Amino acid sequence: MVSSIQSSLGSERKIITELPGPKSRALHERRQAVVSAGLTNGFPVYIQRAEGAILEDVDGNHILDLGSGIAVTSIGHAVPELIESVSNQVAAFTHTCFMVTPYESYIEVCEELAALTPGTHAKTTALFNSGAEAVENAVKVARLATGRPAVIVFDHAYHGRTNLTMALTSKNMPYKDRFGPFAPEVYRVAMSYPFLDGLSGAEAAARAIAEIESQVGAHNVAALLIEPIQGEGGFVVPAKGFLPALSEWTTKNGVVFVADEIQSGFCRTGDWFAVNDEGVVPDIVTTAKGLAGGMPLSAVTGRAELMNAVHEGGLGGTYGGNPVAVVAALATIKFMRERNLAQRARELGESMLGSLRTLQQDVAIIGDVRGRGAMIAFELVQPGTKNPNAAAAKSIVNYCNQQGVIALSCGTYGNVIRLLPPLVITDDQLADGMNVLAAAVRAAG
Ligand code: PLZ
Repeated sequence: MVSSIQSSLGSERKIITELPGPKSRALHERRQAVVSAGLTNGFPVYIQRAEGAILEDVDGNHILDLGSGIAVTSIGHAVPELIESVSNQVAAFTHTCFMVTPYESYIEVCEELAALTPGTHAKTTALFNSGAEAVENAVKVARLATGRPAVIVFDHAYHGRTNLTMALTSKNMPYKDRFGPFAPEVYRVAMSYPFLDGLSGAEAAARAIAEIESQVGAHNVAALLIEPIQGEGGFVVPAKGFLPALSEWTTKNGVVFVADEIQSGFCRTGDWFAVNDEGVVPDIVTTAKGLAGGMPLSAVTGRAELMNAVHEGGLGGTYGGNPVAVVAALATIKFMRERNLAQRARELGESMLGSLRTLQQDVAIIGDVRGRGAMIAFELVQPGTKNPNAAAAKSIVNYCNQQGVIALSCGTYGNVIRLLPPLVITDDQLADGMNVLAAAVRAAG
């Protein structure tokens, strides 16, 4: 149990203006002239400070965070240990470029990743800045190590917005539309989506494998890339047995199994990684987001023989494994271990699943409640069907925002509400957020 947050912001949601308030509205007006219109406009309250699960906006409102900046600030905002590490590092040195003159903290993060990711085999890591960059590099390594071109991805997958990762991502709008042409040798197969397909894990895996073997050919496949629980695509949790069956097939066929744990990793699902749930040992794991408590850092961690197959100079980038970001990761991992945030994620999950399942019995628009640990979602449907109800999702997000609660939607059809609270959220804060959410759902349906 995480004790309540000692902070000058207090631990309660507090709304003192309409939302967004006048200062936020003025900033939003100013933004129009200089910020690209291509960026998503989520909830335009402009933030000036944050602690734990509370964000303070420029009008003095205290907003409850159930999104963690899309699964990033899992340890909460303004963690003293992280502030201290980062501040000391900024004073010591902010950058040398690891490829030019290295430093110890980079090695320490790679040691942590080797120890924490599944499997006892020798592993090496390369550090980057964003999730998309990690995924791109995992594909580079898999192609080089296997000498094969093809990459297998899944329906509803999200892997990023760069050219290769747009190709790997499933959903067209808003991620891909008119941004092509896309990278070749990417093949998409059916995901296990128990709510919609009703298949067992074994059946769904057999379907995916048949597609790969007939349409691509196993011997052409460098990597099979999968989010063990899908993020942007709708928090789709594959049926039990799906991931183990795919993992077994990749091993048999010399294909690199890449688990994209960028959203699901680092205690989010109640364990260090989502694949741990079924004992799956990936050949390569990509991580980012929760890894560094809000500093930009990503990693590709894999079997040493794959990662080290790359010629010297084949991997890199100016900022990858930046000194400030790596000490943030070390502080984050230490905090997660000391506070046992994996256990806390499981408690939060039980509580959220409980309230949502109770709510589901009362309303006709919740078709499915799913997730693991503190990665929980519900899928909104037209009553009596499994047809997507994106309008309800939109209305729920808006209602929550009006009440000062950050809730995020996701899903290929935009009809899933996902909950990604900071793992340090208190029981009272979570109860408050769930009450607002329940009222929002009732108002929508
Ligand atoms: N892989 C599984 O969830 C990022 C995207 C938000 P970057 N998800 C949030 C948006 O609309 O851009 C993500 C992910 C998984 C890769 C990525 C990409 O990580 O750090 O955003 O590049």
